[in-house]
Amino acid sequence: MTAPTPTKITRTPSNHHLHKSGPNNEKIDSAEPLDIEYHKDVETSIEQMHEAGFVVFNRLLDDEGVKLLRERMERVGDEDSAYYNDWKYGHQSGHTGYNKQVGTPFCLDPDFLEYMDQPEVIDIIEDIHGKGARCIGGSVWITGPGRYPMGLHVDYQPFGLPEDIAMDPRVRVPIMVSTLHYYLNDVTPEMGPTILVAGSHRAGRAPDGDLEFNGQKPKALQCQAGDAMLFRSDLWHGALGNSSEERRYMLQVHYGSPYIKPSYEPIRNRISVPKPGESDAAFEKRNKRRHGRQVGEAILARANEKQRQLLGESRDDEPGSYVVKAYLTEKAAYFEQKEHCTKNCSSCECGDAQA
Ligand SMILES: O=C(O)CCC(=O)C(=O)O
Repeated sequence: MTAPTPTKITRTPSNHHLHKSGPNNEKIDSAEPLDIEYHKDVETSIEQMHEAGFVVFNRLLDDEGVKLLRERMERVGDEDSAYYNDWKYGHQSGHTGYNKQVGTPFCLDPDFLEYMDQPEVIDIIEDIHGKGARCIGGSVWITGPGRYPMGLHVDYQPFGLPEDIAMDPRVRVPIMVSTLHYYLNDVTPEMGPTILVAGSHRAGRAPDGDLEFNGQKPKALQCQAGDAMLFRSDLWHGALGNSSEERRYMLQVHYGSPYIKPSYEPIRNRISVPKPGESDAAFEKRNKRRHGRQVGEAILARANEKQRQLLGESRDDEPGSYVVKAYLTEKAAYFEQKEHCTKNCSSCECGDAQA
């Protein structure tokens, strides 16, 4: 029997999943435009997410919607001057320019709620991630002139597979994480379009300096303001540099299956208790950090049922929610006890209060 050909499988040292693989240093300066087949119906698009790895939506937002979202994106975060910095993905020292990326607006600002559950798009998301799909994060992202190209990478590779297995049509790796990009300019080649390699999720690994997969080179998504693209996290993608005079406006929404941890505290985790053995000071510090990323009251007041669900509100009949009841009961009991103890009444049965 001949030994199998070794296949490079990119994994984390724990041999488990891989977060954001790069981007690698292989700079891609230009790409042919992608032939866009716009979303027609939910069923076809679900199939396309499994086969090509992405779907493009024509004019998800109209002109007025584009203008409004751009204004909202300009409003969030700090003063404009705070965003002239070293390019995070530049791999070039001393290369500065405008790069505003502000994370998780969905749990912080109710004006962004409507971008999570767009009709039809949400049906595709709920199918590919399963019942109980979540919005796991996102960002407002404005990239100015001079943006350095972003090399090919994956956002999340759940596990590696040998290429011949990943390519086998009988194998369909579940889509655990996806991203929706809203484009708010007419994206020209000079403005730094997103690039992607169609079908590259079938590589079974992240790119490692590769400039193409299976004979397919990356293509550039040159689209209209208001268009959007949904793509799976294991699709090889990146962006060209911005050599134009304009800022490119893009909103990212990340989604995941119910067992994927969001980058903010979901609704069901709004009460926090110390970890076993955690000091008061450590608990306070940890809580301060997490509160900055917690679903606020203003959001709870305005979110519709679907949006609340996407932000982590659980239903008893929903997969992924089985831990929640016990968790909440435990937290509620902790706070009841704590309040009781601070009264320090003589009838208190807890050891602390009697001491
Ligand atoms: O800026 C883009 O178009 C691509 C962004 C991207 O690749 C990412 O956020 O992972």
